[in-house]
Amino acid sequence: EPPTSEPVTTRFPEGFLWGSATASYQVEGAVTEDGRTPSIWDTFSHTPGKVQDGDTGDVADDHYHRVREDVALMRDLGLRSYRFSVAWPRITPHVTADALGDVEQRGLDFYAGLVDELMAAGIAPAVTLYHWDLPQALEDAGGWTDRRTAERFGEYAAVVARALGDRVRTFITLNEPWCAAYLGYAAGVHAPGRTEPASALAAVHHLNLAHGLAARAVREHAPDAEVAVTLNLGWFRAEDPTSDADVDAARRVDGLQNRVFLGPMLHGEYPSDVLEDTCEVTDWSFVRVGDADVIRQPLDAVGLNYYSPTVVRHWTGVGQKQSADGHGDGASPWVACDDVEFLELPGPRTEMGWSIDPRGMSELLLRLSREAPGVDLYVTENGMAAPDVVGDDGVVHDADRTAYLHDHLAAVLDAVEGGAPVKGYFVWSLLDNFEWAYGYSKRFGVVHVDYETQARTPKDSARWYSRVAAGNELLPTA
Ligand code: GBH
Repeated sequence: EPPTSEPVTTRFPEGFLWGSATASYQVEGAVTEDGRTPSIWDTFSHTPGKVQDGDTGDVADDHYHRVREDVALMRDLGLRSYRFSVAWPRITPHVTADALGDVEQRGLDFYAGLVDELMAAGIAPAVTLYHWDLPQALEDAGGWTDRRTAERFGEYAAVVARALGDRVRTFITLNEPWCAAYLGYAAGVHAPGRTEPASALAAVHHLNLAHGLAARAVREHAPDAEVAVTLNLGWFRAEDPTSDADVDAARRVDGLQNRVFLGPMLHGEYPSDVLEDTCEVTDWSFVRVGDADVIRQPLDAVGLNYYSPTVVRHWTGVGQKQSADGHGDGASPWVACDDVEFLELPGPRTEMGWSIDPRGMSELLLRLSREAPGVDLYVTENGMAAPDVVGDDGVVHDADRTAYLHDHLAAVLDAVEGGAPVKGYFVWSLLDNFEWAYGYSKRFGVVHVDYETQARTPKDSARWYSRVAAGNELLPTA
């Protein structure tokens, strides 16, 4: 069936939270200010050859100095929530593997000021505690391969929850642990740039543990806030659903990306097929008795980040392997998946080369609603990279992005129709920003940023999104 563009209803549930999202390293800049120490992304981006055009987050959107302006922008667009992340190296800049170290009040003050600014504008803060900017000192001691990183993360989470918990509606422990573990430790395309499959699986476990410890800390120190986690779940389909080998390939990648997190977080155990699939890479001896109970914490909400679909098939080992994940030649994020092939799909794509198919969004929301009954759902990220098409009026006319948002919001409505308790949607991103390994070459913002002047200009998509939010109703794109 074709992508859904005509849902049964165009109205969103009462109280639906319309938001936008960013992440600290992608927007803040000010990397040496107010006591902040380097994160793994400072190190990585300053290593030649790691980020396109040698771009770094040194200045980024200068959000650190432009918070008032940016909150005013959100208010003018009528957005009701802002999902941002806290940079760990601003809060405990001298953390070591064995001790959290002193709390940097200036770092906390920055985020407290942002929260106050948001509250005054009627915008609910949703705080991500980890969006990939690990303090470099922790990486030097092993990073996410070392369980002490998870222990320190739990302590850091308690500090932030105590400081902001009276005003923050939602705390999100981790953003996309899949990326942090596999892109950072197996594919090496994200910081810290390691290409060690066994380390990636150790990172998976310690990120799960970090989630559990942080969820517990937030519950204790911010009892009125929602506790959530954000996962980039994949919608995986077998090229030939009648082929056992293709179906098995889809099961394998579903295990590595989805169930290796959902299993322990929601059900208290790792899926046995994932442990078996990866047994040649690691014996999972980093998992200790009691970890499962720590990881499975009651959650108020799960956030889904969704961008694109994936189709796989069994690779026979003959001919050139296709790769839709861009990692065909170098190290792969897909640990123990040498015989899985990621297909280039026909049809529309974004500037990232990612295929567009909103059905994955509704499928994954419905899956979450079945797997986590009683847990609220958010779309914590969704959006597209598109080249600037600047009109004579100086405004970016991003009709492709508006269409993408429209079709994915229609998919949210489908999921709601099917019973998924989706409570809000955060467009990625509020602003054009530092797109990780792609630097500033890819623009995801609904608001254009001129990196010379730091001028912000809402694109057509922002205007459209603003009207949708105001009416709580999906509108035609024209
Ligand atoms: C998110 O990552 C991040 O949370 C955010 O910081 C980032 O800016 C944003 O998305 C845009 O990238 O490689 O063709 O198989 C998303 C990372 C994107 C990784 C989709 C896996 C699969 C498509 N994911 N990708 S493909």
